[in-house]
Amino acid sequence: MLRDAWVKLFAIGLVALAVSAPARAYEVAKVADGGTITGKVTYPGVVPAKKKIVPTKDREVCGSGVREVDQILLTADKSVQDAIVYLKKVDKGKAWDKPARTPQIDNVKCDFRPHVQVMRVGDFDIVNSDPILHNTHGFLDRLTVFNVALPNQGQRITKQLKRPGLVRVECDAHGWMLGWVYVADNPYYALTAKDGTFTIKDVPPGSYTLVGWQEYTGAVEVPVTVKAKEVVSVTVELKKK
Ligand SMILES: [Cu+2]
Repeated sequence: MLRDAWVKLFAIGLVALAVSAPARAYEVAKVADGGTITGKVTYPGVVPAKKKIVPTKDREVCGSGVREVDQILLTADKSVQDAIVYLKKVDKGKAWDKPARTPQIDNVKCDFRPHVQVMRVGDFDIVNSDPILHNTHGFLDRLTVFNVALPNQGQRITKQLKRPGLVRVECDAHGWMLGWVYVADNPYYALTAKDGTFTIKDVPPGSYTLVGWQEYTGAVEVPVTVKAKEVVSVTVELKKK
């Protein structure tokens, strides 16, 4: 009887341990024989119509006419600029790059600059370059991760982004404003250049899932195998879901 009670208690303890165990944090380790993933993000699908933005307030700063914005930045050969690529579930590997300055998002003429960026967990500056109120509001799914009123020009407020994931940034004062911050959980990521290319270096040999994401198409996943000191070339083809 007593023994049964102990077994039960032990089982409960195990379950509690499993539930409370946090996701494994990324561990920096020397990568002596790393490989390189290089390639291009493309979108061969139908080019979407431009998004029409009509500022409805603060027109002296936000502009008074209709602004047409590309939903996906394409070159003539269907390569995609400003797509995010990253490796999923990497536990261990190279050190993080040290950014020259704290990552930031700036409110400029009622637009977010940059429109899309990648950073690691940590400090994030929210800046207002406009002489009007912006209310910068970041969401991870539906969860608010920051919500900052910036009434003054030149204002800068530092927040901490504590959780990895894709943060959608909106402005509660100007409904058309939209930006994206991908908070990476490992340093194996890139943002595609103007010609759609990217390079991810010092990848420990192994098999991975490479994710490509763009705001109009959403994400696609591509399996990739990296061999020691070799370069593997990948084309990430985005598809509109
Ligand atoms: Cu605003």
